[in-house]
Amino acid sequence: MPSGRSSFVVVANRLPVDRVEMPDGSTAWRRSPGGLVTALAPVMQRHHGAWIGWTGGKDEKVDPFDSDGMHLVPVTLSAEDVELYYEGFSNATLWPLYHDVIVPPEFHREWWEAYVAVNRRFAEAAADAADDNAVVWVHDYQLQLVPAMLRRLRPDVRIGFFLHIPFPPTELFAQMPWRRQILDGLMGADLVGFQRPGAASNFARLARNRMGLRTRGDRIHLPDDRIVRAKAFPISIDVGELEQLARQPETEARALEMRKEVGNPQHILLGVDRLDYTKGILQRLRAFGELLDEKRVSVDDAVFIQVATPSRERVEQYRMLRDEIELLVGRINGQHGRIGTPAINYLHTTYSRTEMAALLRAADVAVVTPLRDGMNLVAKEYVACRYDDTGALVLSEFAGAADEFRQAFLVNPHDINGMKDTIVDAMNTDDRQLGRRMKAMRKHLAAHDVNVWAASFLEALHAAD
Ligand code: ADQ
Repeated sequence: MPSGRSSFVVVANRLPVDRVEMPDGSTAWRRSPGGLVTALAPVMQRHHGAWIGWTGGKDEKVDPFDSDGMHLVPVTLSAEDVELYYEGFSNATLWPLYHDVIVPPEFHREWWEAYVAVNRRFAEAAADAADDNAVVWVHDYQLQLVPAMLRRLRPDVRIGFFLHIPFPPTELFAQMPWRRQILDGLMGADLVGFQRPGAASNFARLARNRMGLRTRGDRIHLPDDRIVRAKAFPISIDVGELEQLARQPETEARALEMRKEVGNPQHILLGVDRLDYTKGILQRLRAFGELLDEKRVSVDDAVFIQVATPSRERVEQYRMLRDEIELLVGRINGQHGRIGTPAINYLHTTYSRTEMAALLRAADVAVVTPLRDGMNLVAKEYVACRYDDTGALVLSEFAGAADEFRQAFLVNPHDINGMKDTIVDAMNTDDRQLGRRMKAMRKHLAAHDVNVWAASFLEALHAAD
């Protein structure tokens, strides 16, 4: 076997490490938080796996290096690539198009050209890193052309693709000027995984209607006799690790402290999101504001904590959304808050895992109301932390998690009145009823953690013919 080639290769937009500056000015790499790396690290270590991805810097040439038993292969993006491929085509064309056109997607030919060029760079890096007959797992919307490009370079390898975000209905997908190229790109995979069964059927429908292909069950038959399978593999989290963190006495103590800091109200409602227009942050705050206006809720017994991680701040729509949220929070607090008791505690920041666990323990009601979301891991994180079966989960039916958490308080986030009623209902439901619901959700989650997700995808990929 040629040295340095791997039998298991992951291809994702970002490498699974973050750069940290050491006190002496040198650079070190630390494993990024998040379930994907946690789930794949053991598989990577067993197979001397390689991970191909971007470091997050511009015009930065970093040689391949080993970290945590993984061989990491950085792909360089120029400042222009970042602007056109990443901020442009990935985040201002594909992201809004795949999330129900909540904001209008922008179609620019130069963004598309950069997308093709960068996808080719990733595919070439994967082709170089893969050993004979290797398994290559490509991730997410930034890299949809990689499967077909890689297959052309390396017909011997087995290729899986997983889309972390929704796959749109055919009527919306049809807007894409390069729809055929994207479908061709994905069809290079042996297995295409989605978060929800509905997304897999959207894809199969396109294969039939736009490509004239025959489908049967989850199989799509290609003219060259190849079969592509399209199926749902709902992603999850490292349940055990998070629950353990939640159970630590220091986490419990921090949760109590947080409750005290917001005035020990009867109800703490919590929203935690990347600051993104898909997450329905405005809608949920508007609903809470109206409940205060109508005196169905009072600042004496309910406080809303909204933590929003800064995200994609160079993309115009994200800057506008931040302004809108901050205007609304200011208005609601100005009208309903008192000195030392704002109605909404709004934090535009990223929390550490320990602080997150404490926050999820402190919250009586988690309000997770995306307008559209592939899965939404925050919903799963909340359930993982409620080891005593307490707490209520208000969950949008447009999040992938709603397929699994049928016992959540499901809402349509476009229906503000419905959302208000459901939030009040969640606040007033008795503990026994809440306990029953939480227990059922926890049982499901315990049996479906991120390791089960990765194993079932890889098993299906091995079995693919
Ligand atoms: P995201 O859109 O980023 O992921 P999500 O699934 O909610 O959305 O994951 C966000 C993660 O960031 C969670 O682990 C959460 O705890 C963390 N996070 C959010 N705000 C934070 C804050 N202020 N401080 C610290 N941590 C914070 C995409 C898709 C999702 C899909 C995932 C995984 O859009 O639908 O669930 O990928 O496939």
